[in-house]
Amino acid sequence: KPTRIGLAGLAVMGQNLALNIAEKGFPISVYNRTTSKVDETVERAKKEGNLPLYGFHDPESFVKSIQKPRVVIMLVKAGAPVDQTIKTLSVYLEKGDCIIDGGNEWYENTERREKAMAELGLLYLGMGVSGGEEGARYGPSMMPGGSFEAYKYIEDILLKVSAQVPDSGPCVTFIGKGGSGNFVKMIHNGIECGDMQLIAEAYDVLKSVGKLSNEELQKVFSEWNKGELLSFLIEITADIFGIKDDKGDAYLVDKVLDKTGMKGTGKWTVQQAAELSIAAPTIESSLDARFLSGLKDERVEASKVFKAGGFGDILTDQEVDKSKLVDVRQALYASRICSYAQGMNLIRAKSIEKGWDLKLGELARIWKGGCIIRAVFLDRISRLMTGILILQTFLWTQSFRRRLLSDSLRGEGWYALLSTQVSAPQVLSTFKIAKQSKISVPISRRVQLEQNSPLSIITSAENFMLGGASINSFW
Ligand code: 2AM
Repeated sequence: KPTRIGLAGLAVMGQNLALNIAEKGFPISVYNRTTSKVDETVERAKKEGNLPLYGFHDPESFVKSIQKPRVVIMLVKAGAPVDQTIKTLSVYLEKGDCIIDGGNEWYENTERREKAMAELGLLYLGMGVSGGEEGARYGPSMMPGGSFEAYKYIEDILLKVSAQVPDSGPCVTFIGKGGSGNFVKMIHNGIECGDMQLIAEAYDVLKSVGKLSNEELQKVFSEWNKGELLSFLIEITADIFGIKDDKGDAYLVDKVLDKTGMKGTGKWTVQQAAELSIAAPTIESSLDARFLSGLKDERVEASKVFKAGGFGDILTDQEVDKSKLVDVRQALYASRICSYAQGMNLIRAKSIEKGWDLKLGELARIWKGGCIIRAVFLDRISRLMTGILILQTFLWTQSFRRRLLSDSLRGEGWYALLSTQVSAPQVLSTFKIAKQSKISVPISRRVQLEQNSPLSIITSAENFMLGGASINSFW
């Protein structure tokens, strides 16, 4: 009996999504270039409840095992591997069949492939999938774009497989034509970069200026996670503070190397911001922070000069009033809304340019569950997503940050300006002014010049919680 759908590309994401689909009652065929992963997936399907999942070692029998019109989800590396996989599969596909790319692909590649496929009478979708390995297995947020006809073939599967949020429904919707699904996922990842940077900076203010211990940090973040900041990233941040290293006597966070890289979607987001002339300062500076984090040796050297100049002492010798920490919470909230608004602005601009007619409120809705940037305040964003209101949110948060900055320069509040477009020279001159006028300026940007930058912590926390990395890889 033919299966309902096929999935090619059985790295962990692919395996998990296939198991998720099978578990929801849709018989699925699976295939992978390296056949041992096919057997591995079949084994898992048996162990995880005798799920209706069938493995194939060659592409022909794989494709032919699927009911017509056939739908195959591909989860292979973006770029050339996608083209190669399409080539392998399309030999056996027939008119009306469909391929879905579930990877983080550049949207223009999807549009190119959609056209090429159409010439063969085949349909194509580029579908962003967010939620990491965990999400793929138990319910991701899904962003399919391209052929609406193809979407309709599998809508019933996607509605069941995606994350389910009470009151707002399954975290999937047809995004729009062409490469819009990939584009929206790319922006989602850009927002994620900004969000991680903001959380890392809030952490740094609390740790370096507030001098909170890991136990206190865990309490603060857990507390924050009960209110307006409730979100996946805050939750895993709170969790990471409680995790000990493998010897059990030191905290893992304090051993994380403060150096991180990137996979590409953050960079693409910033490139698109420049192309579209849309301000995205938080997302842009989160990328800058990653560039700087990579310069570990230079930062260590620079920190010596920095300390010799007397700047380091301003920061570390400071008496702090822990009751003022509430400002950091507010700054983080304001900055996060700002960052999400930047992403929405980018999507809106692109939608106009390409005539995609994207529904921003719907996007905020499908990001409420399953995905990495899920956050309770997306409800508010979802309601705000009409035209000029986005810009208002953006301006409001910018002025909110300015107020925090001016308060702190007057010595009345905390410098809790998170991830703005302030460059390193500006930071240094702020220090100089502050020093001359004997104003204390705790400044989160400091970390980028010194050692112990917390930039990588959130990324690592994320990897860790999602089971994507072993403890050893942190050292
Ligand atoms: P593999 O197991 O045979 O390497 C993530 O790397 C997934 O992409 C894996 O399933 C991997 O298959 C697949 N992949 C990477 N490059 C590929 C290619 N050129 N052709 C087919 N699959 C590829």
